[in-house]
Amino acid sequence: MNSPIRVSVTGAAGNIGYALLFRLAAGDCYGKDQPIILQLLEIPPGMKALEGVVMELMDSAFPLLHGIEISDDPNAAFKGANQAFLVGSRPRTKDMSRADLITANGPIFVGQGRALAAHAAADVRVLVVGNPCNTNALIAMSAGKEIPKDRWHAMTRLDENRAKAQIAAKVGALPGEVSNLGMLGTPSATMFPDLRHAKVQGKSVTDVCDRTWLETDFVKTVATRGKAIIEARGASSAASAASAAVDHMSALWNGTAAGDFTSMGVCSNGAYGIPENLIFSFPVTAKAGDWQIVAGLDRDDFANSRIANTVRELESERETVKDLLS
Ligand code: NAX
Repeated sequence: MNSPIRVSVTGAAGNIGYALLFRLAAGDCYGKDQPIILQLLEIPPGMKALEGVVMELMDSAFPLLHGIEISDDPNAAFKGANQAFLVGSRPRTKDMSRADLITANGPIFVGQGRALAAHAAADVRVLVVGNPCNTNALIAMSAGKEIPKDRWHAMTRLDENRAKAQIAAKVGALPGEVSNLGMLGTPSATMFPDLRHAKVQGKSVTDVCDRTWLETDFVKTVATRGKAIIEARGASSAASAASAAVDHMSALWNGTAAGDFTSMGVCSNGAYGIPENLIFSFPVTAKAGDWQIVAGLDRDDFANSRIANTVRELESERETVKDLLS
């Protein structure tokens, strides 16, 4: 058995937090030989509910859960953190535009970026889930400059998983048989699923799936899946979002499978012409906490024009929060 790692989760009493904590404690992310200590952050109104979640975590008697600490102070919740899931943020309400949401949530990520830089462990890896996750990750990265840029991530894996599930269902394969599917950009209507390199049961997705379906129903279903879940469940995606967060950090920790890649929102180094210092979802391979953008994937004009859309959206969000960037 390894020594425990410290895993911080913000928004721990929220919907995603409630699903995520039990997966982490069960060993689904870091493996069955890796104990963890959970360090949970909430805002003061969420602390009472968080105490209830802690009782349930205790009552699950997880052998790998070696400790639980709770706080409403980011400086305490990130102390010694090796892994951090930044889930907590204000959800978008009906009357809010995306710009309003960014303005409301941005300051949270300034404070949390600073607290991570001041208190986290030297090997910390950070995944931002709270939306708009790419721009929130950019804000946190900017505030937490002492942490290397390659440690900051935004979650786009839920969109990748949704796309894989649709393709698998369409051709009668298992989701695990869909590989090499990169979601490009940011999780919003502009996100672009790059199917030119995707495979199902080892064959090219674009050969196996009907092109009209891929360009119409598939794209629409993936793009509107969050809304469909809210309509059906009366609440936004939570367990699937938690599962995607586990998949992202597990891929980073355990590595991606040989020959495959996954989607991670990471800081652009200019690859594929994406402006530097945007947090952008690229196809990446990962190993032992480090990642690399997959090089040499060819793009056609259609892909380039879709990628330009998502870059424009991220640049506009960066402009909106420019006063929060240092
Ligand atoms: P909830 O509203 O259920 O939970 C959010 C929790 O965060 C609440 O308990 C709240 O008290 C807490 N919180 C708010 N401000 C905080 C702060 N400054 N520090 C610590 N905790 C704070 O939302 P939930 O459904 O859990 O969703 C959380 C976030 O994930 C939202 O921003 C949501 O938009 C985002 N999502 C991101 C996805 C992605 O693919 N990147 C998909 C799922 C989800 O929509």
